[in-house]
Amino acid sequence: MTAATMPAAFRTCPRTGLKVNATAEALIKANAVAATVALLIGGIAAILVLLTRWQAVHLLPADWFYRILTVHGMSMLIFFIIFFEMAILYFASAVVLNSRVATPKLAWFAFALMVAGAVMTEATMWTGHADVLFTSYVPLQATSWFYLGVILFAVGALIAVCIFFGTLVVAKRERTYQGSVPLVTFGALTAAIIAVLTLGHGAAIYIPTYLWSLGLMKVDPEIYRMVWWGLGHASQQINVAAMVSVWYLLGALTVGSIVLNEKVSRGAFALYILFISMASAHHLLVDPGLGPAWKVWNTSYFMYMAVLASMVHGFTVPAGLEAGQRARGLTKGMFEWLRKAPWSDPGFSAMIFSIIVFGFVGGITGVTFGTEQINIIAHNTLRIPGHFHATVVSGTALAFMGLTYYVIPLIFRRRIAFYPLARIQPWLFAIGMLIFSLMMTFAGTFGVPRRHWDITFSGAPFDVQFNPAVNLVMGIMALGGLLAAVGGGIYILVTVWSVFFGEKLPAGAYTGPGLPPGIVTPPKPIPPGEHSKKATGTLVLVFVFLAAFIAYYFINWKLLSVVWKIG
Ligand code: HEM
Ligand SMILES: [Cu+2]
Repeated sequence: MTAATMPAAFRTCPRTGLKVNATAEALIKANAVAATVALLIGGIAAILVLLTRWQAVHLLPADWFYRILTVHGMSMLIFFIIFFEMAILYFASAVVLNSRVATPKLAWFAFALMVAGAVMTEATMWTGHADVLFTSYVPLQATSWFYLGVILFAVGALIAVCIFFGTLVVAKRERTYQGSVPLVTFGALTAAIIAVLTLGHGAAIYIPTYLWSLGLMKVDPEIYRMVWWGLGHASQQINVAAMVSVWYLLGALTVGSIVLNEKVSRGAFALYILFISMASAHHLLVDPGLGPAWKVWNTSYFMYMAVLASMVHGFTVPAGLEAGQRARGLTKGMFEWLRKAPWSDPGFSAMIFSIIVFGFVGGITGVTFGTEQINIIAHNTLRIPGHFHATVVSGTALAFMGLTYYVIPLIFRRRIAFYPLARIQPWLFAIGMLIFSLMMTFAGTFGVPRRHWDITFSGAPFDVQFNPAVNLVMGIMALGGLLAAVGGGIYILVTVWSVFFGEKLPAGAYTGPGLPPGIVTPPKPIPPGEHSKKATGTLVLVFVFLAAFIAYYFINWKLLSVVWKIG
């Protein structure tokens, strides 16, 4: 018997009935731990950057501000998010499909590469050899070890993505599941396909840039920006696809939500794959090297097909929650299903806040700023980090946090430590992030630049005056950010403590304290004969959303017309 055909070790999960492969479980744990370490580093950096941008404190000197801002962006958006996504890929393939991992040894090799790459990159940043910010725009140059670290990390991630595909094939061939793959796996498959495209762009830009840092070739700054955003933007779509998959999963685990229409949900995932790469152009809207025809074409028409996909999920996920709740008897009025939802289940609250802030703040600002004409008044202002702290932080990171409260008991098989703190954690993080991103967006509307060490421009040969309200807005922004940081800190405390010192769950039993209600009292099966798929409450929320969208879009055209002095 060769290693490949040797029977793999499995256990059966008493809560979900899934057959959990031991290697998959270990890989999920390793990636989750690495993600949490990255989150801790990125979180410390976040506080330092925040306290510098808050002009009243202005903590760091200029060089350290840009250094720590680089650390923050890389640790959060690359290392934390991608390690976590690797864990999700192993879960959505091997665990959800009751399968073994296609190539366990290679999977560990991929993980080791990712760790090596991350450590190398962190070392160059902390020692001041890579003060190039997250985007590392050429001609800003870092030490070649920085680019090499990123490349190693990306190669490791690419291998893990290929193993995900391999595991899907193994599961199909060994018939470990019936019918078509569940929606969670389908969403993860979408994320994985986009990841291949994204990492292709990554190779196309980081390898030349690595050679450039060694003095072996030239890299044109405009070409760099165009190809880099093929990576930078598309990777956000991985995050969105992963986040939406987590929404579907948490919806099912917490309240037993219904998938209203499989075809529609799967179709929406497919739209992401087809139309996402052109949206990268919205990062180049003020670049002088590209013509208006190219910009208008690439940021309209089909770009909105990807937006459409998010709006479809933004409807089907809450509508599925509503239908599930109604089918179990919560039918009174428009919103009983929402009022009587398990708001103290951290998996539920994280999911619902993720949906709301991602959609209302992240989605609306994103489409507005991505409009060719409006972009000129938003570009490089604090509105941009305001936008993406609503999407990738309040959306993706928060959804991942919610998922963790189910991963700890189901995969790590431990009780959640400090459970009362865990229950309020998503609330603190979501409310803090909401204030933080709204205030950032607001400050940006007054023209406050992003990535800027000192907005008083002290010692500059010219004088820049902002509206006096800016000080207040930045102060509230900082308090919101600190509140979110408290939420983030609690998340790290709870997860690290539970995983390393937490009480082990006895085999087979999921009762007692320190467990979310979705695990102790799983959603009741839907009574037979119940076919109603009513979602009137969600429909009302959709119209509120559309009204907010129209209002914000309109206001921004108004603001633009004031700038142009034609209004
Ligand atoms: C409590 C949590 C967080 C706080 C308080 C925070 C705060 C900040 C601040 C103050 C900035 C600087 C904005 C500027 O000066 O332009 C920033 C930038 C950034 N943040 Fe966060 N952040 C948090 C969490 C996250 C997370 C979880 C992610 C990613 C998943 C993230 C990704 C980024 C990125 C990519 C940048 C831009 C870096 C650059 O411009 O090079 N942040 N954040
Ligand atoms: Cu983008």
